[in-house]
Amino acid sequence: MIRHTRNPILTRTDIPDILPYLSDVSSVFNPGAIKHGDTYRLILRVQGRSRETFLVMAESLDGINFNVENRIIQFEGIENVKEKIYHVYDARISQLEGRFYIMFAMDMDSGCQLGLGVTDDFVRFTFMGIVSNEDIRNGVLFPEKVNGVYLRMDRPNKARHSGGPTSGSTIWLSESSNLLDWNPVAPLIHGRFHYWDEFIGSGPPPVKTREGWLHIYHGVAGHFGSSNIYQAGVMLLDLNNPSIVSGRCRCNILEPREIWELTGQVPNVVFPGGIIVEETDDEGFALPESEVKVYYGAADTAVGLAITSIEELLEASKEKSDI
Ligand code: BMA
Repeated sequence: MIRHTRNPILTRTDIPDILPYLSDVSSVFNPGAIKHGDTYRLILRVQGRSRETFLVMAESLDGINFNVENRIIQFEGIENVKEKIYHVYDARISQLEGRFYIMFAMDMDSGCQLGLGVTDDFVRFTFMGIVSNEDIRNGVLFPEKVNGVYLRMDRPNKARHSGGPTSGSTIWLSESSNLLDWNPVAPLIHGRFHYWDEFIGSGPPPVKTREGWLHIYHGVAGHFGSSNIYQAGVMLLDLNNPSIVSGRCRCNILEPREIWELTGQVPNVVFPGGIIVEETDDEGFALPESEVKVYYGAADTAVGLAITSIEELLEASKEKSDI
């Protein structure tokens, strides 16, 4: 992937004060992304000086220069959750059956859960519920039902890298008939110990191509002792049976290299959460030559944009991998 020359496309100075919670914020990172009509939208993770994180929306007409809204996204109904929610973060946006669904992480005393929200207009956001019953993160909805059921990928937090937060080394496929109650279907990929993706988690929602569901994920190398290195990779799932993994890159496709990826609140992190495919055919399949914009968090401090194409991602997903 090629970094856009305008990077980092968003930093803390782009975030307006939103009193009383956000003033002279610490960081902005890990965006979800969607394009609707001509408008690109990001849902940003903004961290205030209290170290709480909030979701804030940004809009753009070119996908590069974003205006950040001066309000925190409030999901109507989230106040009915009995337990205290400390942070909401890492939103992934999927357009599904004409509505926009936002799946995000919620840090609570019971651990990290997944919340689901929905909006039709990006003005009013409704909380649908907590859609997990174990410590879990990185939930991403497929943009359509497959074989009559809703699907998502998620990553149970069953491992911990030394000195780090709870993490996991298996991405699962889960299914649901109503978007609220989810059951695991099959493990998709496991972390590859000793290599770049020892701990893993889903990135942006999967993209429908004629060759299968193309999916960018993040991998963490934890074996360097001093620091966990977050990178991005790509895999391919069978179109009609996404529990079959038909390809997976051997090498990462993006790793921390720029100073704003190498240093910051959490050093050595690129964390993709948003993908925009510019061209699709009449049946919604991404065109091979289509430009792809990938939005990612950098060092838990800023937002980066990398450019690639569907065919380059497909090629990487088919890399011979004997590791
Ligand atoms: C992960 C998540 C991400 C974060 C990353 C690096 O476990 O918490 O939100 O960007 O760690 O700190």
